[in-house]
Amino acid sequence: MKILLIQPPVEDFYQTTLRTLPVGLLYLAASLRSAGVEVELLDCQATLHRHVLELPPEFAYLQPFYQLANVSPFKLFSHYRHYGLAWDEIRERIRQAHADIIGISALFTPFYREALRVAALAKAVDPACPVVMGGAHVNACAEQVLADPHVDFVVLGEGERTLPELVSALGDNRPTALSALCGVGYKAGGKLYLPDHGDLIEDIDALPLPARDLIDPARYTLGGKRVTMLITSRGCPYHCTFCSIFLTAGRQFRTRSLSSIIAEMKICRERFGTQIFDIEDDNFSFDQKRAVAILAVIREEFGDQGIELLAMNGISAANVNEELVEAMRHTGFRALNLALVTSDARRQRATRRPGSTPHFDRVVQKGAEVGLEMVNYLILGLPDSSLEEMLASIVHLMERPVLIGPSVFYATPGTASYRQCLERGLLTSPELALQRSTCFPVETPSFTRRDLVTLFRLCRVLNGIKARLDTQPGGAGEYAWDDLAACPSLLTGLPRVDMLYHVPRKLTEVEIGNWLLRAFLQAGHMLGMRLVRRDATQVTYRVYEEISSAPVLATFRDMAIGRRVYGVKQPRAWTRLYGLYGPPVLLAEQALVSTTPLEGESGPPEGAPAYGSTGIQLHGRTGGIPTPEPTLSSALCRGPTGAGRR
Ligand code: B12
Ligand code: SF4
Repeated sequence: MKILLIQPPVEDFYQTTLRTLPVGLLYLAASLRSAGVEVELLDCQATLHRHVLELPPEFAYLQPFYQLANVSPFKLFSHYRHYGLAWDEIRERIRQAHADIIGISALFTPFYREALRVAALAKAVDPACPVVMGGAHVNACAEQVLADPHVDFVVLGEGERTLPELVSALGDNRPTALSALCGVGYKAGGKLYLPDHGDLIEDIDALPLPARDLIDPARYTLGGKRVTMLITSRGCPYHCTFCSIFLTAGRQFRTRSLSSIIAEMKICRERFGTQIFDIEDDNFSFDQKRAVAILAVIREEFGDQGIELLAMNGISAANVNEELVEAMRHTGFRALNLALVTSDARRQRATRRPGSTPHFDRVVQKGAEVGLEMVNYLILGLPDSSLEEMLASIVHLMERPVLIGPSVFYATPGTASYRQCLERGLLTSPELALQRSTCFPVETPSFTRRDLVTLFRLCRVLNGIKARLDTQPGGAGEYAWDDLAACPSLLTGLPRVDMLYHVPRKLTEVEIGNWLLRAFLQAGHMLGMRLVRRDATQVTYRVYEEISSAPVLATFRDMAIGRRVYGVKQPRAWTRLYGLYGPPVLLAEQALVSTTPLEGESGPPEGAPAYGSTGIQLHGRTGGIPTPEPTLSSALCRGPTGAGRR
C-alpha cells in the first residue's frame, strides 16, 4: 500500500515560511512506515512559489485597509496570494504519485477551501482512490468536512495510531472494521458516521520520531542556520476560551522522556545539520521543573556545540519563574516569545487565561536582566474587550522592553469564544474562510474593524520606534526621540497628504519610516506612502492618509503623553512619546494642504523648487508649492540636548 500525504497550499495576505514544516505529517509518515506502508510526502508549501490572486468577493471589504504599492514599513498587508505549488502542478504530482490512498492535512479552518480543493483534485485524478482528512480543522468542523463529496474519511484527534489502522483496513478491504477504529468518520449508505472523540496517545514517547528524511532541511533556515520544530510534550490543561488546541491534543499534559528528546536532537544535528530547534509544544513551560530539566540535559549534551533554541509558538509567563528564564538564556535561547494576550485582569479572567500582569512584568524584568530579546503576543478584538483596555495592553508593552506581537481575534469553531460570538451575533459573516487574523472578522458594539486596524497599525508604529531605539549607541538613561527620527539626513519637514514627492533615488525603508513616524508623533496622523513611478532620474512617491480611527488615536495620545517607549535589544534605551513636542496637533489644523484632488500624477510643475536642501520636490495639486513651515523644521533639528525634553 502506498499513501500520499499532502500539506495543502494556503491563500492569504502573508505566509510564515519558517514555520510551515509539516511536523504532524512527518509523525504520521513515521508511524505508517513502521506499519509497513509506503509513504510519499507532497508538501505544497515547500516552495517559494507564490502568485498574486484576485481578491475573492467576500474579502473585498478589506481592500481599503491593504493599499497596494504601499511602501511604508508600517503597512499591514498588500496582495492576496496563493502560497505554494500551483493547482495544476498539485494535480500532476498527485497523478505521478500513483498512491492507493491520499491523506490531507487540514490544519486551518480559514483555509478549509484549499484543503477541499486538494481533495477534489485527488478525486479528479482517481475517483476510486480514498481520500482521508485530518488536522485541527477536521477536529473543529468534522461534519462539514466529511459532508464534502471529495472526502471519504476523517480522522479525529491524533492520527499516528488511527491512520495506519485505517490504511490496513482499506488495504485488506475490510470496510466493516471502520466502525471499530478510534476516531474515524466515514460514509455509508448515504449517511455520515462520526466518532464521539478522536484518539489521544497517552505514551507519546512510544511514537516513532518524525520522518524528516521526507523534507529538504535546507528549506527551513533562520539567519542561514537550519531550523526544525521539536515537540517535547502535547496537550495543555488550561481552558483559554479562544483556543482550539484541546480539540486535537486534549487537555492532558503528556510528556516525552529526556532521553527521547535528546536522541531526536542528535539525529537532527548529525543527519540534517540542524542548529536551531523551535520548541512548538502547546504549553512547554506548564511543568517548570521538567522544562528546566530538559534545558539542563541539552546543556550537558550539546554544551559548546552552538545549539540555539526558540519557542515561537509562545510561552505563557504564568508558568515561568526566574530559574526557568535563566536556564533558557544559558541554553541557547536568545529570544523569549511570551503570550500575555491582554494586560487587563478582567479580560484575563473572562478568557480563563492563566497568569497575571504583575507576574508577566517580573518575567520580563528577569528576561531583560539576562539579555533575552522579547516579543509578546497580544490578541486584539477579544469579544467584550473595550478600546481603552486594548490600548492599555499596548501601552503596557510599549513601556516594557518587548516587541509587540499583535494578533487579531478570530473565532475557531468548537471554542467557547466561537459560541459566544454566534450567540451574540458578532461574526460579520458565517463564512469560515474569514476566521483568520487578516480578515478582522469580529466587530462588537465596543469596537469597529477600523478601530482594530488602527490598533494593529499602532503596534507596528511602536515597534518601529522600539527598533530605532535599539539601533542607537548603548548606555543608560534616556534616548531622545529627536536624536533618532527628527533629523534624518534626507527628508525635512512633515510628509503631507496627497503630495507627490520626487526623489533622486529610491528611499530606504528606514528613511520612509522615520519620515512617517515624524508625522505620527507631531501631527498625530497615520500616513502611508505609495511608490507612484520610477524612471532613470527620479522616483515619485505619494503620501496618503491610512484609514484610521480618530477615537483610537485620540485615546492613545491621552494615554501616552509623558509615557515611555522602551527598546528591546537595548532594554534600557527609552524615549518619551510626545515628551519633546507635547500633545500632537492634528495635521488638518496646520492648514498646509489643499484638499483639491490631484490632476493626474505626471510630475512636478515646471520650475518647482526643491523642498529643503535634499533634492526632494513637492508637487501640490494646485500647482502651488506649499512653503515648508520654518518652525517645524527648526524644532526638528534641535540637538540631543534640545529643550523640551522631560
Ligand atoms: C505551527 C503552527 C502554525 C504555522 C504553520 C504550520 C504549518 N504546518 O503550516 C504558522 C505559524 C505559519 C501558523 C499560522 C497560522 N495558524 Co497555526 N498553528 C501551528 C501550531 C502551533 C502547531 C501545528 C503542529 O505542527 N502541531 C503538531 C502536530 C504533531 O500536530 P498536527 O499537525 O495537528 O497533526 C496531528 C493531528 O492533527 C493529526 N493530523 C494532522 N494532519 C492529518 C492528516 C491526516 C490524513 C490524518 C489522518 C491526521 C492528521 O495527526 C497528527 C499527528 O498526531 C498549531 C497548534 C497545535 N498545537 O496544533 C496552530 C494552529 C494549527 N494554527 C491555527 C491557526 C488558526 C493559524 C492561523 C490561520 C491564524 C491566523 N493568523 O489567522 C495562521 C495562518 C496564517 C498564514 N497566513 O499562514 C489554529 C487552527 C485552528 C483552526 N481550526 O483553524 C491552531 C490549532 C492554533 C490554535 N490555537 O487554535 N500556524
Ligand atoms: S495556555 Fe495556550 S495552549 Fe493552553 S489553552 Fe491557553 S492558549 Fe491554549
